[in-house]
Formats: sequence, structure tokens, C-alpha cells
Amino acid sequence: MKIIDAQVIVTNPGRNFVTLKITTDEGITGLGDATLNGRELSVVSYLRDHVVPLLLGTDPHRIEDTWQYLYRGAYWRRGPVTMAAIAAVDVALWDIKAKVAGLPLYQLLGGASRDRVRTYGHANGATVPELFDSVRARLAEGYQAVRIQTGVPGLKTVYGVHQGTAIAEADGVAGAPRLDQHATPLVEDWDTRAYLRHMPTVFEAVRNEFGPELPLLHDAHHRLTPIEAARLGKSLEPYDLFWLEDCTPAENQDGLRLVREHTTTPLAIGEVFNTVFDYQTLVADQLIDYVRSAVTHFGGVSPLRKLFDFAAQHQIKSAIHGPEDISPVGMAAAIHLDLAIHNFGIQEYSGYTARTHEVFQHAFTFEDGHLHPGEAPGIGVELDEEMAAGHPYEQAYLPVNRLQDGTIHDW
Ligand code: CS2
Ligand code: MG
Repeated sequence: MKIIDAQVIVTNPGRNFVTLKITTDEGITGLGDATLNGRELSVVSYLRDHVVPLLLGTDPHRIEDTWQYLYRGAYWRRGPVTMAAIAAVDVALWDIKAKVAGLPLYQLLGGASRDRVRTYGHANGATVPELFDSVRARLAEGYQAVRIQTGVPGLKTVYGVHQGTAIAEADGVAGAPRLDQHATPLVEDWDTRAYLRHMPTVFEAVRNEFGPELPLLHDAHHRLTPIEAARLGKSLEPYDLFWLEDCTPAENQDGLRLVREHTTTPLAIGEVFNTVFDYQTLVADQLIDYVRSAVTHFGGVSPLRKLFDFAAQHQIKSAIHGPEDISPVGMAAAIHLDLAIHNFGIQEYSGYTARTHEVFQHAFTFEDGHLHPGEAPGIGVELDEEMAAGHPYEQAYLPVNRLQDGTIHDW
């Protein structure tokens, strides 16, 4: 079998998605997600201009060899653009191989290790009462674990808390058309001391309202120094968090050592990582509890599987990044991995707009807060190209974050 065509398709059924479609001489096609939020077209060019010409005429069954060829052959290693492009090829080839076998991908990864995949959803509120409404909405949709993000008194806008929650929730299973997408970057503001004072009061209120059982998560979005993160982790211990996510900027692995020495709040990190090297110290020294990379930004199913095996040796679990800027193609690949690996932790799932579900028809299902990849051969996603063409690319940026004196800060 040979690859005879590879197309890069960009569509915006609510937000921009980049999809690679590989076609073989036997008419079998495979899809891979290459969406890099806010920098989408750089991956389109990387694929179209530099990768597709190398794929034509090659054997789609040689997944590992193709991965190594693209990773090592480029000479310039790592980075989100490169790794998103390689991920799209890797997933599309796994899709083809599983279709040829007539099996859902998870069967090729060792078969199911569980019956279904536990997820968490996002609850956001500018105020605590709005947050409670959002938690109730998630519970009504079936979620059994919830990420808690709120506004901070004195700040105009805070990550994860956006006007438009009402619109989003009208759209189905947390089907948030996230309003963090703007033609020019929205400027948010930030004050770490105000945040550190406020968060324990939020979690106390949520525990009082929803009881001790509900697993609660929180994302600090890389905004804290290690000692600030240590203080937050410690102050949240009474509220029994499932995890504290991205508490410090991810580049400095040793920063997490200081956090770890001061708190028993479980730590999760990795959504902006793109190779195992970003995790070396964190995993080997057991400084974290969950690895959070997306299939789409980590070079695909092949390297993520290896990361999970490495993490398993250190009692660290998976928690694949699954915001709405991972397309249903990347999400499907994640769910197959989740079902197959032993050290599965939890899967993030924020749902999609109704239009996205139409453009990307998928076999995966969401029920009672759990996902299942379905039994369709391959990854189980087909792209309606005609419909996709009706929703062209729109320029969109993520926000930026400034301290109150105007200094640019991590967001
Ligand atoms: C987030 C993301 O899902 C998460 O935990 O941190 O929403 C993140 O902000 C976006 O994926 C950025 O593109
Ligand atoms: Mg996050």
C-alpha cells in the first residue's frame, strides 16, 4: 500500500481546526489533527510545504519509521509546530492501519483496560453564585468531576471565566464556543496576591454547597512562582483537590520540586509540553501526579504511549489535554489511548459546538460523564469536507495577560 495524496483541511465550525487527510492507493483514508490554537497556519505550511511531499509514495504501515524520519530527518527537533505536524501524520497512519485491520484503534493498542473513560468538565463563573450555576449545569450534563475557575475580586477578566457561558451552555454538553478567541488578543489583568487570597474561599464555598465527594480540579495556568504555587497548594489541602494544574510555568521543571516539598495537593502539568524531554525530571523524580499532554501537540499516539509507559513506572497517571481547541480527530485518538492504557487517570472533555459535531462525524460517545471511542474501524471520525469548506478559517488569537502596572505576565 502507498500514500497517494495528503490534504490539509482548515475549517472553522465555531473555532479553527486543522486536519490532515492521508489517502492510499487502496482508497483507504486516515485523519490526523494538527490544530495549534492561535498559530494554526504555521502548522498548515509545515505540513503542506515540507511534510506532504515526503509522504507521497511511502508505505502508510510504517508508522514508527515515518515518525522517526520526520522527527530526526528535519534536524530541527521539538517545538509545538513541528510536533503538531508530526502528530497529525502519526494519527492519520494509525487510523489507516486500524481501518485495514477492521478494528477500532484501541484494539491495536492492546485492547480495552476499562469499560469507559472518566472525564472532567469545566465550570466557570465570574462570581461564586455564577460558578455554582455552572457546576450544576455540568452535573446535569452527566459530568462526575468538575474543574473550578472563577473571577477574582478587583480583576476585570480571568482565564477560563468568560462572558458567554450562558450561550455556551445552551449548545449542549458544555459545547462552549470559547470566547477566548478574538481577532486581536484580548488583554486580561492579573494580581497574584488577590488570587491567592480568593481561591481558598471559593473552594470552601464549593465544598459546602456540593459536599465532599465530587472530584474538583483547578487550573492555575502557569501564573505562579514556585513558592506562590506551594502556598496555593497548601491552602487548598482542606478541600481535597483532585489536582492543581499548571501551577508554575512549565519550562522550569525544578520549580515543581519546591512546590512538591510543601504540599500534598496532587499536581498535574504538561499541556504545553511536546516531547518526553519536557517531563524527564518531573517523572523520574516523581514531582507530579498526572501528565497532561495532548495527542495533537505531543507528536501523536506513538510518543504519548511511550510517555505513559515511562510515567507508569513512577505511579504517575494520564490526563490527556482535551480542551475544545483539540479537534474531534485529536479527541478520538485520545479516547482510544485512554481506554487501552493501564495508568489512565482522567480525560478532559469540554464538548463541541453543534456545528463541530456535524462537520466531524464521530463514533465516540459521551454518557454519564464518561467517553467511549466506539467500535468503528480506525479512530472513528470522518470529516464532511463539503460542510467544512462552508466554514473557512478566521483569524483568532488567545488572550494575553498583564499585571495591573502593565507588565506582561504568563497567561
Ligand atoms: C486549558 C486550555 O484545557 C485546559 O486546561 O488550559 O483551555 C488552554 O488554555 C487552551 O488549550 C489553549 O489553547
Ligand atoms: Mg490547562
